[in-house]
Amino acid sequence: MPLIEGMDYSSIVIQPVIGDIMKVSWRDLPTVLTKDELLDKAYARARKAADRVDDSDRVFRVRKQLNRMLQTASDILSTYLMDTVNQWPSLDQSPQFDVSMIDACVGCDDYRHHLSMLQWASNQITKIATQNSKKIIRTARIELMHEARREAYGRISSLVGRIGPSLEWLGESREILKRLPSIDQLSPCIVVCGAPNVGKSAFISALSSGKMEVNHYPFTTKRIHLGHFTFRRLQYQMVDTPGLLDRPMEKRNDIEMQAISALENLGSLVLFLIDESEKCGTSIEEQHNLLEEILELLAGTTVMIISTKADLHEQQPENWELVKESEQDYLESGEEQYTELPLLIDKNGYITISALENVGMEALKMEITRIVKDNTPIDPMTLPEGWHRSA
Ligand SMILES: Nc1nc2c(ncn2[C@@H]2O[C@H](COP(=O)(O)OP(=O)(O)OP(=O)(O)O)[C@@H](O)[C@H]2O)c(=O)[nH]1
Ligand SMILES: [Mg+2]
Repeated sequence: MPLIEGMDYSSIVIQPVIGDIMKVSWRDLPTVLTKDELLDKAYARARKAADRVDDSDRVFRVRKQLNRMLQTASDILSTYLMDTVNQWPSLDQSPQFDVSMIDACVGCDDYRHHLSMLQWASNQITKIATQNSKKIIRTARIELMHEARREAYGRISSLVGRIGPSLEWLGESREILKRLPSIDQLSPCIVVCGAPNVGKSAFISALSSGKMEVNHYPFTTKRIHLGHFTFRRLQYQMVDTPGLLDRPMEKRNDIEMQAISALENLGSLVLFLIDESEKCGTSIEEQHNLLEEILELLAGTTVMIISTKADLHEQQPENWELVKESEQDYLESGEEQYTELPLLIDKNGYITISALENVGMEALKMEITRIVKDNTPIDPMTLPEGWHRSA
């Protein structure tokens, strides 16, 4: 297998994929209301609900109205708070990648704390409403009914005031988290890394069948690309790592290290792209140093080295024409006909590709799927959904 020479593959660790892990779509999390917005919404609805109540007996009418008011306000508030808690991915059930990303971007402890504040407030609000509702029911004096309603509103408002900072924190965190790539834990994921400008994004774009998703890691201004391709009905994802796995270790901060460890938990395979033409602006030597560091960093994952921009190489790869023709035939006759394509190999023995001229790409795609398949657990119980293994 054309992987890295001298690497000990017996130590490769493949993360089992658990069947019921859900895909978290950060982008679908609804906006989080501020404390004032939330109270305004609840009290306005409560007022309307109270207006709809009618009874010819004044005492009955006021009692019903105030009770309806209190119940409506409490329902709206506690439902909203619990819905928020439930909509936000639970850390215990989230895939490791998401947990590491949450930790890197906003902090898991804060995440837990603020969500539990909402849960607590929701319970308290229900309690206050029940207590004061009883007071309203038990008295026949209208002024005491009003007092019980006012007291409940006062306590509820101050509770919501107390969770104001949590609501704000969640609102801000949502803005941060929604910029993260939404990675489907059930499909294999190929992590693409290498020095800046080596052609990571061009590679993903050329291999992707659909539109690429463009996102950011919150700590870098660089755009990350998430692409997909389908091979024999199975979907593969590719994610690039700008600003993350592209410079020497000592320049990385804690947040970046955590994001890297998240990548480690994510990748079925890591592709390290090298630009031998050095057009990227990083010397071959420096690119090799980076590779050494990445091998150390991602010691448990299979790393495959790919030389990019084959069209710029001084010496055209010997089998350029053969690969080009084979790939054309393959694309015309349909993938089912082929089980193998020749990989484009450069003068230094690296697998190479040209994203620009689209040569070597189909062959590499096939090779990637083969390696990912080899790395997948054999136990059918641990196979991700969509994976089938013939007996
Ligand atoms: N000739 C040629 N140029 C390429 C090829 N692939 C990428 N490039 C060029 O190389 C430059 C960098 O490509 P990108 O895909 O943006 O590189 P990157 O690694 O994503 O860069 P960063 O995200 O900034 O780290 C662009 O000008 C591309 O057009 C290729 O196969 N052949
Ligand atoms: Mg890029």
